[in-house]
Amino acid sequence: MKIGIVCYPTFGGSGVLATELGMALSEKGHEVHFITYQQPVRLHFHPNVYYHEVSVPAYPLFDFAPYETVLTGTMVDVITNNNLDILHVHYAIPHASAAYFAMQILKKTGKDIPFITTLHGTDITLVGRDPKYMPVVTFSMNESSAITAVSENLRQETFKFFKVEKEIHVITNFVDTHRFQHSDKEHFKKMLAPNRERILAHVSNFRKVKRVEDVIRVFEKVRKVIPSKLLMIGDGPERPNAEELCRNIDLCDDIRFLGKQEQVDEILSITDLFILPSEYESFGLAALEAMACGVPVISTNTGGLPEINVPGVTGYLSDVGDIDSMAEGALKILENDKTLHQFKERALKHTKNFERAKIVPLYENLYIKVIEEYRQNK
Ligand code: GMT
Repeated sequence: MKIGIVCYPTFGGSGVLATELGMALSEKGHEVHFITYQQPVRLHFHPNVYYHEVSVPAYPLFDFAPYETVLTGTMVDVITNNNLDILHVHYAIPHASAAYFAMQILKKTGKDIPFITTLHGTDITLVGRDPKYMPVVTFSMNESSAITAVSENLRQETFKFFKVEKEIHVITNFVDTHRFQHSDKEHFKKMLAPNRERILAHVSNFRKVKRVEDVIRVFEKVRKVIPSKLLMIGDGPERPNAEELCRNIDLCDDIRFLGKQEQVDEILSITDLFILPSEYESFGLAALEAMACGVPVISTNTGGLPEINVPGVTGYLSDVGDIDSMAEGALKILENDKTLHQFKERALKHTKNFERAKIVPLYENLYIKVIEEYRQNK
């Protein structure tokens, strides 16, 4: 198949998943065309992969450059000139409405193709629910040839808040277990934790919804009982507040802010416990990637997190903001090597349910079905 993929090219989970999907499809022999405003962070060269930049020309009249218009124009161009079979947009805003508009244009030349919208999270739960976005998101979801959601929880949230008139297929996120696996990085561990302290880690884009200060508060409690270090990976608007909190509680020597990192798997390989205290998480791809490296997870029990983190097996779940409960769970996991080892093994085993090789065919089958139906009805 010739497949177009539209996504945010940044470190966010939706862009990561879309890029991993495109790479997996290309390795299976499909021709994959990425349409994004910059090269997606995880995109590597493959002969079957094409990258088309959405480049918005500057013009003095514009306070806000019309990105969606240029995105639509680029979709029309790429679909027409590469004879794509299907377009798959990740994150509804503004990708689904741009896709709808592109298809209306393409209908005039008979070159229109089906498009699939994958809902990732805040496009539904936070941003999409804003009345200024809602009518457009609802309309463009309903005009999609198929809708998918990355967890059962997100599917239910979508039906609860939007008038969706068609099925939403749950295709969970996946992890590339060849890349995300434990590797021997003992030399890093010795440098970061010279006295064999436990290593805790958090990965996110440091937005409010991630509650990064809770990570530090949990760590503060754990460190009082068990010598430990904390690695904060990623960057975003809440990082300055988090750094200030570390200074205020005098923990700068034990907490390292590493910023955005491409080789997260290497850092996860030296990690003993992953903390994800989000207000909401439709899925929690970062937690799954940690588990694939054999790292147990302390997370909140919101959204799709209970679908991946099994309490007492792969980690523990707590209510949002319940620092005491999260610290208690962390201590239970970290208290001795035997228990920690068991949690690590089980976390790793659980990720087999979310392996790339299991999930990617679900997208391929959906593409085939949707293309067939679209061509029949044309
Ligand atoms: O950061 C992003 O790219 C999107 C982000 C969001 O804001 O919606 O992440 C969502 O998509 C990821 C991939 O499907 C999920 O793993 C995250 O749980 C989800 N984030 C939230 O729901 C807050």
